[in-house]
Amino acid sequence: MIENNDFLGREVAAGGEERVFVVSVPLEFTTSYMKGAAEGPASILAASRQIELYNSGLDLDLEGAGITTIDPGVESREDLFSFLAANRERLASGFTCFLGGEHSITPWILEGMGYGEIGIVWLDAHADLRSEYQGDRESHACAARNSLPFGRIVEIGVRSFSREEKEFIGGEERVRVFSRFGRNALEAIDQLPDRVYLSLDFDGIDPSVIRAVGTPEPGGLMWPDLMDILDVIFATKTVVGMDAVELCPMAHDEASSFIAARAVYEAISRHLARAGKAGR
Ligand SMILES: [Mn+2]
Repeated sequence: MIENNDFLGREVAAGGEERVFVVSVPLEFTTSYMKGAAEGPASILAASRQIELYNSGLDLDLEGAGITTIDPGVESREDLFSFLAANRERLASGFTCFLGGEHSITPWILEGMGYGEIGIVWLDAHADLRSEYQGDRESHACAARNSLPFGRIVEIGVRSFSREEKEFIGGEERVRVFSRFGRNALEAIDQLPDRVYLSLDFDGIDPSVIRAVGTPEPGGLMWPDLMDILDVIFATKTVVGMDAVELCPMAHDEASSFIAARAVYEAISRHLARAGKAGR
């Protein structure tokens, strides 16, 4: 097997045609419980090479689909801004998935990419709406709060938040928070602008599906819920980009990395299916 650092392996490149970018952003400063989110991108990339390139659920072949994997070597927020400033047009020419790293990177990506008017679909166990956490306004626990300047947010899978966050949610029309994916969440997504950004915190998914996260919470989204959410947003909205964050790879838990990679693959597949550009 060829060892490389490419999402899904080299067979998904398409000789210069760049339709999808997978960008590693292994930044970790503030993760509160178990550390290791910085290892997320490498683990997802490695696991992704075990995924079947034919997406049987969508009848879609990703061989030659034009997926480019980039490791820009960012070691700080400033590095990320520099990278985005220099590569924004290239990344915006396709569909870009940023692999975290901790959730703090989301508002930085939104600022650096400058997507314009968007709504944000935020899958997470936690509301991430604190104004500060442990004295840090850039904490992962503040990531959604810091993303609000860039667009209204619909959060799904949320089952843990502080009293301060509950009060904030009650007085803030720009954010809607749901523990489960049902009719109300569906309506809230429908009310977002056409262009949406997806932020996937792997702890939004139930720990019985993905266990290797820094702060696991019971009662999360199941795999079919995630597929339904992806189906809805890619079918009814224009998804401008996404991130997938907070995987903390653990020894003896290959499954979490594989399933995280599969989640990213399913999102990218839906983009390609909608764009009608996969396969040959
Ligand atoms: Mn989060």
